[in-house]
Amino acid sequence: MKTVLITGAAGGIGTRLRSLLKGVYPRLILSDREPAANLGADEEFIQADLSDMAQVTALLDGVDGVIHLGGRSIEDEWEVIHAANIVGCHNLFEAARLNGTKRVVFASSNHAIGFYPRHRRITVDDKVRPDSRYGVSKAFGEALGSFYAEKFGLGVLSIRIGNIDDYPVDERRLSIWVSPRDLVQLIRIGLEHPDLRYQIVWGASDNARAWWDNEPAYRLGYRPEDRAEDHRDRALAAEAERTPNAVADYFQGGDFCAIDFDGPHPDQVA
Ligand code: 15L
Repeated sequence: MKTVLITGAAGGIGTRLRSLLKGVYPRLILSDREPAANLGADEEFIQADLSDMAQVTALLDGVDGVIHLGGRSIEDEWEVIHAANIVGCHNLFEAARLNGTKRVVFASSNHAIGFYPRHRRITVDDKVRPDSRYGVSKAFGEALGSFYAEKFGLGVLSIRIGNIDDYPVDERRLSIWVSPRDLVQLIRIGLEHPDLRYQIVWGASDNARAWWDNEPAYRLGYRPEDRAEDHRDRALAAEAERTPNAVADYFQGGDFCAIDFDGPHPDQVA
């Protein structure tokens, strides 16, 4: 990997990754629809709108690997999700194909499976159960990645990110937290592992309360350095301040499940 591009580089995850990936690859291009704050003199930034195919094709010129964080990162109206996460994601993969890009690391999300109850331990082979339009778009991105890998030979890693932060901020996050450096380790596997075609992994640290079996990540060499339980007291203290919500607290996707929820009582959901 000589030239690596980060889309969504001005967002929350992108801003963290920028500093952690500095110097890892000979050329790191940052891109976003919005200008990136606090750009260093040594950072290269190209502004581009992922929903515009011409801009995305130009952006990927000469790029070997992409860390695709761009798009809407929370629930929104369908029109917003469609432009950013459906059209934008398709443009990204298609531009990667046209430019001979070798690898795409796709930032998927736990919200692709958010409607599994918390008492279920799941693997990446369990079917998707999106909890939001946003989650549906992440399931779409995973499917698109699989298609481009199998049809065109792109190497693709979809990382179903739990929650990235300096520490887990509540009880739910004790199960799904990923530290920035553990996420970087997964991303580097996606860009550098010699045998990758298509794989989904969980973007989670070494969490004793995990709901997810991350065997595929371990098989690719992932060895998380951080453990959510080391921050348990702080997370549980924050949890005590939360207002309980029967729907959010039952499902893995938390608050995203409760938005507009009009289904059966969670206890009646298998
Ligand atoms: C996500 O996918 C979101 O981008 C982030 O804002 C958090 O809500 C996270 O999931 C989470 O589930 O905690």
